[in-house]
Amino acid sequence: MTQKKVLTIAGTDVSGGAGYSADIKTFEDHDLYGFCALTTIVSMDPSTWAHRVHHVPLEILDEQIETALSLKPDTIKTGMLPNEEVISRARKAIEKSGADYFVFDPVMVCKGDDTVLNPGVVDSMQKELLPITTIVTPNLVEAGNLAGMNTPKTIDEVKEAAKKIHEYGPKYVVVKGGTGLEGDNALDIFYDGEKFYGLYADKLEKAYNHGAGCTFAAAVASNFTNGLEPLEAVKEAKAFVTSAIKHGSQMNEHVGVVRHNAYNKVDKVNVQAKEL
Ligand code: PXL
Repeated sequence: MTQKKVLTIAGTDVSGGAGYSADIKTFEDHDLYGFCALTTIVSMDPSTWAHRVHHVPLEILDEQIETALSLKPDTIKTGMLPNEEVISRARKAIEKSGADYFVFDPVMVCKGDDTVLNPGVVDSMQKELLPITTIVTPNLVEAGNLAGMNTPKTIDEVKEAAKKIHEYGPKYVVVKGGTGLEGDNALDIFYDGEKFYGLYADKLEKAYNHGAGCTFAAAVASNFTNGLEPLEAVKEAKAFVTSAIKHGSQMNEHVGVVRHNAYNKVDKVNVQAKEL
């Protein structure tokens, strides 16, 4: 196979914006071959949009991982990992795989449903996954949880959280501040263990952004797999997801989803990277 291969260990989101479908669409758009070991099935109550999360039985997850590893992924990305058992299976799979990169998207909350999935998973994410991570991609809430702090609200607090997360062992940390930090820009912060860089895009007024977090992490995974340098990989991933948000569409009264292929099919937005 001439294309490189990326395995995502993630859940489905029936709306198609987030979860493994976001990953596969994003890998495809980066000319990579994507495949999935499914952890959870998520559906939404059409009247309240409350997320209903069903776990795939562990023996079925084990079977999928066995198959997936026989396909020899170059990179592994994780999405929704609902409990300690699934996290430890993901760890074993990553260690066994010989993959070049592990991109850890520590999914704890879904947009449109603020309940933290399972606070009990933070400890095993810190101890089992962060030490073997190439790059971890938390949003502000997830960064606070992984760092053992309150949700960071300022650039200095994000830097503090990134440093604390880095101490658990990942090579790189990128915190998705998005529109949640001060200033006129949608700002994400990248930390390579020595220096901090701000990734700046315009704040978008009409943000159809369901799936943005998964899409960003999948684009980071794609860019590492395609050999980009780490800072370039996160900068390009932010441009990819910002285009996807800009050209997203409203699906029903509850949800608007990103357009995963907008960067290559519609327009390439501009992102600036500056040392902070
Ligand atoms: O956006 C986080 C997320 C990840 N994975 C799955 C989801 C969601 C949010 O809905 O359903 C499967």
